[in-house]
Amino acid sequence: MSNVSSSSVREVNFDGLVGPTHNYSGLAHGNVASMSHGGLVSNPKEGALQGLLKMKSLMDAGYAQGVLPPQQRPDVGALRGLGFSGSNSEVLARAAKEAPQLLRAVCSASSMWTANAGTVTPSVDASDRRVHFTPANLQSSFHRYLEPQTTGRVLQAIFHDEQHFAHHPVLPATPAFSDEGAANHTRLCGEHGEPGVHLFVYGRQAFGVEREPKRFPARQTLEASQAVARQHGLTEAQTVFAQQHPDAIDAGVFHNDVIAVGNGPVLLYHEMAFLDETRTLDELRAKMSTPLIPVRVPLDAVSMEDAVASYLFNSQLLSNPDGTMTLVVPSECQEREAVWRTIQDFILAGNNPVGEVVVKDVKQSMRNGGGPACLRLRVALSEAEQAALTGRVLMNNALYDDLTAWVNRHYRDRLAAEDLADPQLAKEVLVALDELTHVLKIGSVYPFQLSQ
Ligand code: SUG
Repeated sequence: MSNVSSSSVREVNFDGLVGPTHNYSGLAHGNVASMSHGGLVSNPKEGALQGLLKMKSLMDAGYAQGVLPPQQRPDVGALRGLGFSGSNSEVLARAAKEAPQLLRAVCSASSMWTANAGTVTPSVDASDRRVHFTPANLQSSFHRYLEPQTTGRVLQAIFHDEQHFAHHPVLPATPAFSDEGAANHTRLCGEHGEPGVHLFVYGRQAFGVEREPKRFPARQTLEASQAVARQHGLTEAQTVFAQQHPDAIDAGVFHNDVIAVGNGPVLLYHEMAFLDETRTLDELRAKMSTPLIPVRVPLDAVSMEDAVASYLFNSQLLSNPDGTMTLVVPSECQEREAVWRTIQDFILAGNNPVGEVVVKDVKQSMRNGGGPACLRLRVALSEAEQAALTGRVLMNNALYDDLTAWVNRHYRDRLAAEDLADPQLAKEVLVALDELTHVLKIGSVYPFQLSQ
């Protein structure tokens, strides 16, 4: 059992590396950016370099930064499971001809959005004092349903030491337990090493009768959130379950992290985030051992359209040693006057710890609906837990240089729909990923490495 002193705990943001097949396929129903950019030509190299620069600049600013690898795509094994046969090239060619939508799905680099990789409970909140992980089943879309197995292997490879880390099975991949991971989970606390209260936000109840969205699907169920909380041993006193506002989902808010972000005692949220805002806040206040600091953005300051287009709430809210916080926003926030004004006049000028805004360009990811907060999985770790990590996954200058060189060596700068069936692309990816597991020193995690 680890011996955690609250001051030695830091939040490490593990960003997903943008994979070599990053493309725009319009795969995510209810995700306005994905729906409107489907068919665009992507630039995987630029996407990966934008992601790496975000990691590097946050590391340079003193934040603890980690990295998670992309997945093996195209997932030819998934196509074989759907009845395509022959050599890899034949499988890809047949899928391109007979089911292009399936080919696009198995090529998605969606694992970059590690906020959906799983749900994490820090050791300070767990009765066995270990960090707990559950990979998300992502069953609500086929392209994302392909992620959890490799995600589980990657998490188990990195957080390998059983003395410090506990891994739980993916929830049953069926609509009743639809789980999208940390994107719908916010831990509120004092300092990161102090006990926290876990806010689980769900879009629908599988076995209940609450109001549901009409236009777009609700991806997270109450039953899934409750199961994850149970797996991690969280008690009623440590958890709050709140329904996301169905009208927000219908406006394109497919995860709670598109409309709210919390850090420490601060909850920055839009008026339309929760169906029952008063009850949600009251319950948090009743359970938290430190005063909640709500920062509520009203609808008349930021419209739903502005919130969804700018991804203001998909910002990272990061703690600084002096007690202030920094808001890391996507550059799209600068392009919407009402949003930029709200950041300056309302959030920064308000009576709360948020004292600085930092702008990041992650446009390649944003066009698929992935902002700065989607790209990272937060894992609060003590010094001992950090020391127990396996592999070379904590960002430093040498790792940044190695990963940048790796991207420049292997990535294409242009990927259109017709390129996805190119057998050469599939070969390039395997060479690149094999090399990456050596750069990161995480061992064999990919299907092609395990079947050898
Ligand atoms: O699941 N987009 C992802 C974006 C996930 C963002 N994550 C968080 N909000 N935490 C999704 O909708 C689009 C892929 C495409 O259309 O090619 C996509 O999967």
